[in-house]
Amino acid sequence: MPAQPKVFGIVLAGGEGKRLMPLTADRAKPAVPFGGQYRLIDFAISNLINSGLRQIVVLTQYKSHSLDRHVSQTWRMSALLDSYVTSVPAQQRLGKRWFSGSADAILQSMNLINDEKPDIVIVIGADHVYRMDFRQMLAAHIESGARATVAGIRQPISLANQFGVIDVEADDPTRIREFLEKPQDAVGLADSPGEVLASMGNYIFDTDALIEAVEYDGELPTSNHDMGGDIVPYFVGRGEAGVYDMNRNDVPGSTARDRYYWRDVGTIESFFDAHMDLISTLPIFNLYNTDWPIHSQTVNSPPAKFVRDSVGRIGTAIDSVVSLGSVLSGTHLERSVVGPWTLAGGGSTITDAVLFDHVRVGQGARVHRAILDKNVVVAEGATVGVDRERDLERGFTVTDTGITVVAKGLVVEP
Ligand code: ADQ
Repeated sequence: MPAQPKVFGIVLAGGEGKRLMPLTADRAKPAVPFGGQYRLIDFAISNLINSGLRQIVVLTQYKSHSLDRHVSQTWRMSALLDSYVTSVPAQQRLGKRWFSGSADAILQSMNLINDEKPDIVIVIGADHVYRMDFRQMLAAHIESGARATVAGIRQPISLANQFGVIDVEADDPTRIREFLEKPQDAVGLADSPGEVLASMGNYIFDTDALIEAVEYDGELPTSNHDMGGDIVPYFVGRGEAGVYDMNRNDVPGSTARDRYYWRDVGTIESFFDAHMDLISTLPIFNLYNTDWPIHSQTVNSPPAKFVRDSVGRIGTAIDSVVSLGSVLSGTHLERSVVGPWTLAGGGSTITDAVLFDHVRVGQGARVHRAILDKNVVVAEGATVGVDRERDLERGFTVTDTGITVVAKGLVVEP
């Protein structure tokens, strides 16, 4: 390995995100807005860029239009400096079929790796909220001599069936002894029985090892061609898989509270909760870390504005995030995240809510414990998120914990 290895980044962004419906009804999960002015994929790409990568491809497939547009508008870089973040749709290079799994997405994109000839390939998912310095993981990968390294983080054992679960060698905690993808009966860690070491879905490979594994896997008729389910076990079986514990990652500017923050926002509940993590006085996840910025599209819009309404009613805004272009007139806003270009009228109340962009909340309307997708209109005097049965009757999604989700463009009638 050269002293300064050439590193290529692949972001897997082809997942459907079924559990986030209706927010993924017509956009890919990595393109779902998050935190007012971000899209989910901005966290993954910011981490790679802040770690010094300059050649990054985003593999897309499902409902990729808004994702492609976001990547090309936000992450355009300089051809002159040979820096790029490019989204690459499924190209059917190996026959008339879409990607059958994340490993197949890489196999079908092998031309991108062959063109760049990197020493190392970093492969990461696109749907998590976190900060991570991949330079530190890369140093550990090279030092360990593993051909594949999986990033791991401790998670409650109750969530083990959603993750790849890592068991390390007794005499070497940087080597993987066993890897079980989404096990039903995981065993807790020896020093913490209530937790498992979960795969973060982020991997570092020596390039020849990755090529060898996905090509071998591509020939197996019974494989699901999945990075977690098939490729990681391939390396574990050969004794070539290392683990990088996220506990070792020290991202510049992190606070004690958010140093190990990592959220898979794959369900409406976790998506909602991760928003609430942004808004406390000392946020559980700090968006204001200028040493490790999370970049996003610059919204070309005026500042957010808070005014009385036309008859002089005064509003309040507390424990909330409000994005550019929004105007709140005489609105009471509390514990909420508001996206760009939202308008809320006098006497309206918005509490415990997540509003995407271009939402309109009419005078006297009430929004509580709800997620309102882009272009939703809450009519004057209407209520949403307060009466579960009424929300279900109107065709909105309501989760078991009572979060109402109103799909893009719908009108909430009084
Ligand atoms: P999952 O998230 O369930 O588990 P998957 O659905 O394959 O695995 O998604 C991983 C990433 O790949 C996502 O970013 C998704 O968008 C993308 N992806 C999925 N199918 C794709 C395809 N056909 N083409 C391109 N991209 C695709 C994974 C690992 C677990 C790990 C969790 C962590 O398998 O071991 O614990 O991530 O959340």
